[in-house]
Amino acid sequence: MSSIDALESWTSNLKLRSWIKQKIELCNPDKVHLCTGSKDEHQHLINTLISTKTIVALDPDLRPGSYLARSDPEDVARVEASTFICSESKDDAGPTNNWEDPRIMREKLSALFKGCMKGRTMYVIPYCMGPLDSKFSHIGIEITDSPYVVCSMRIMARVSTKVLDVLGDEGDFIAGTHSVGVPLKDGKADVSWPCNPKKRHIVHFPTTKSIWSYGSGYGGNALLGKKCFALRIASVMAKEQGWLAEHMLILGLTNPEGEKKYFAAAFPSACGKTNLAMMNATLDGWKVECVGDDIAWMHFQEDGKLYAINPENGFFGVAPGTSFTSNPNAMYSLRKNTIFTNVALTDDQDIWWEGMDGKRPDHLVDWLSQDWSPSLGSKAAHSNARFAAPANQCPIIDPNWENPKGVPIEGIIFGGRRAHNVPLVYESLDWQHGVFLGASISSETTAAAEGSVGKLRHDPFAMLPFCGYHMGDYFKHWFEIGKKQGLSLPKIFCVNWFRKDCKGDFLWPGFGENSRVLKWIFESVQGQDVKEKSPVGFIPRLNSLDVSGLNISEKHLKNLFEIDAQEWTHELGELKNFFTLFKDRLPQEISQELESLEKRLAN
Ligand code: OXD
Ligand code: MN
Repeated sequence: MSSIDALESWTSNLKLRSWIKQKIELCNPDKVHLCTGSKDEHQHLINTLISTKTIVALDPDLRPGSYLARSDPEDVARVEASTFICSESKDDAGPTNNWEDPRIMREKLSALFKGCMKGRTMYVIPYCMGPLDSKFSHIGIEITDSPYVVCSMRIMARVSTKVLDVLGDEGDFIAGTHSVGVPLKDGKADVSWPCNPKKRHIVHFPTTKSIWSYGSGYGGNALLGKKCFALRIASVMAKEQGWLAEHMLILGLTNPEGEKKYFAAAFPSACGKTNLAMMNATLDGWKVECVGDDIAWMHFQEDGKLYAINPENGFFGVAPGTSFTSNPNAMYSLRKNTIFTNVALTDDQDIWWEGMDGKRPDHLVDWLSQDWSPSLGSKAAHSNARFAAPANQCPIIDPNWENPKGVPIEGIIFGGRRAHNVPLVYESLDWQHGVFLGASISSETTAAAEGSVGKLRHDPFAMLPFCGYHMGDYFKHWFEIGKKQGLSLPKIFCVNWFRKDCKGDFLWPGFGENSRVLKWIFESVQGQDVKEKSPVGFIPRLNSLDVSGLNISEKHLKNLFEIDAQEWTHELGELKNFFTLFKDRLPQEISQELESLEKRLAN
């Protein structure tokens, strides 16, 4: 059967057929593989990846169906400096995104992608973000020359020919074109992790809702359903269509009486979002269940309530620091069918990383494929090493995680990694103030993105690297929601697990003990009398935060909620300065909130 015949029996969608033909012409692959998402296909691609030494199989008894990939040392994280939002006008991308004129960018991309798949196979992946039977889900097609991407996408998104059935003759899709950017000319030998770091481009066209990614095979740069589609492009769709596409986990919380509420929470990258999403509550009778750990698509429905779906199908978590102590449910989720990237390999063909439980092994093969022993003093796993594990393997996956309607969100939580100033938990005074709090998130940086670690950076709504349009307009979109009639707006909270004392020690134990904070939030949402006003928002009333059985001194507790007017005045100045970035597209509500905060601090 010719490849054209194959294409015609694979999809009846004319737009899709013609798009694939254009891409074949442009990229000039040696072969085309139209993916089905089947098990056999997966195994075939895994075998290919083993033969190219991109992955190694882990011991099937210890870690069934699981593999370790090692990337090129120059391709280890998201690359914000090479990420572009190519809206028609520069103004529409805003000051927090890189922009290029779409016409110029298209020319650049045409040159980059011309013949880029020579000597390689082009894979065409049909995938759905969200449950296939949900009216809130959206279909994407990714073209890639990386079989590692195909295998990872099969975990992270719903990849199957059923997607093509849903797409039908006329359906629309988000088109994503990805290449590692290393054509194999004249039989040139391949390397285990082809990439082209000097020419990396991760490009989004919000007008045509299309994505082009060149030169990186890593994570969100290459698995286009995640950050590129479900956040950058989806945020534009959400703005146009009146919904919310957010960098938020979704969790269900049940109290000892069996009452359940769902919450969505936004934290900048690597602030313990996955840990919170699948936490084991330490408080007796309280239970957390996980709907998603990274992205929420939320719509107000007929009853006026906000419902969220998790568009993803898996967890792409940061491995170092994940352990049975910090996150047992993540550890159980990755017991099988998991692709690890840039973690270390043990002598019995299992995986290891810094922060894992138990004794540190005396010998490992590190993420750079070198023999490693503790005396080297280097890290055996890269600090942004990842696991891609199917969400349904999480022992506390929520029974409603694939509910096509979504789950009703009653509270939204913002957080960051802040050593000083920011209280353990506080609640916004109202929706407008809550949106201001989301816009004011800042956090000390980690290794999830390139750049220096430990510096404070503003990350509004944890969307700084992921908002596909002008961030000032994004704030406005959130403010406008609060003005609509007939909506039951969720309450908005801020948390900070990371406050330190003057010696530099954490004031709060974190992890499962964060259930105490969730309990307080739950009770506030129930309307219980648990809060009192402070200049920055509502904080827990004396004794309303349950610290029973926790060895925490009164002094510690006081420090956790201390609001130092002088420090906050400094913080306010910092915020004012940050918001000037948005010039005339800063919504007036932000200025009002800055003024109100100033007044409250002065009183
Ligand atoms: C992620 C991130 O990988 O936010 O989820 O960086
Ligand atoms: Mn994330």
